[in-house]
Amino acid sequence: MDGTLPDTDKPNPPPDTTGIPGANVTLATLEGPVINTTQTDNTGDYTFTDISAGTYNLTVTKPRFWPANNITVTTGNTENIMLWLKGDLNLNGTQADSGDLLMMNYAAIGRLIPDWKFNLNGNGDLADAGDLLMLEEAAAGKIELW
Ligand SMILES: [Ca+2]
Ligand SMILES: [Ca+2]
Repeated sequence: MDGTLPDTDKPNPPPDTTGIPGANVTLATLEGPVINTTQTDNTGDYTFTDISAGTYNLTVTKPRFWPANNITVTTGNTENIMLWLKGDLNLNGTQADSGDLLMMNYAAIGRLIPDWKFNLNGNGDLADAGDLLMLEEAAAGKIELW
């Protein structure tokens, strides 16, 4: 296995960059039709073989993570793709923990500038009342951020 474990002595360890296994990877032409699909292996690696030289569109999905859509890839290149866990705003690897709730609350009152990952309900507004409610309900175990 390649990579290092996060240093858990730090209050906010960096996001896990050791690789995410079992993610679905879809290779499509730039025009849309799917060419092939695969899954990442135990170290988070994926490979497509027997692909004509050129530029393609890659989509990576895994439950509980934000999908990575429309990534342009070129044959012969290695592309590292970050997948972000939904509701893990402090990037400590845990969804909807107390630190995430604090960040969402701060963003809702303008003490923190939210990015797209604060838009859990997908309505276009970052850190709005609906996003806060979703995170609170996930923290309470009422819903899953799937
Ligand atoms: Ca978290
Ligand atoms: Ca929203």
